[in-house]
Amino acid sequence: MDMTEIVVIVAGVAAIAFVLWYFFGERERTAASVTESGVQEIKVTVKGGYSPDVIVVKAGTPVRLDFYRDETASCSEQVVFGDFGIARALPAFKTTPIEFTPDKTGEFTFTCGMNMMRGKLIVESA
Ligand SMILES: [Cu+2]
Repeated sequence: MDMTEIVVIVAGVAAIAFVLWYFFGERERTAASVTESGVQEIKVTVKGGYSPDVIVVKAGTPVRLDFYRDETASCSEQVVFGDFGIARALPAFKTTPIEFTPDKTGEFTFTCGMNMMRGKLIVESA
C-alpha cells in the first residue's frame, strides 16, 4: 500500500464514523437550569432541527422551554409535545415559551407538526 491508498482508507473510515455518529450517536443531554422562581428553563434554537435536541428536566417542577425559531422553513412552524397535549405555533425569529409541569417520568419525543424534526424530553424523578 502506498501513502495515497492509506489516506483514502483513513478518510473513508472517518467519513463512515461521522455518518454513524451523526445519525445514531447519543446526543448531548442538556439539563435545564432552575431559575429563582423555581422554573426549569431552557432555550432551544429551531433551525433545521432542535438544538439542543435532548433536554433533561425533573418531574413535578414547572418547565419553560423557550423555542427560538431561527428560520422561516415551514417544516418547523409548529412544535408538538404529544405526550403532554401541547401543540404550539412558532413564529419565525421569535421566542415562544412553552410552559408545563411534567407529571410523569420517562422519555418523550417532541416533533415538528409533520413529525419530521425530532427532539427528546427526558423527565427524571425529582
Ligand atoms: Cu416538519
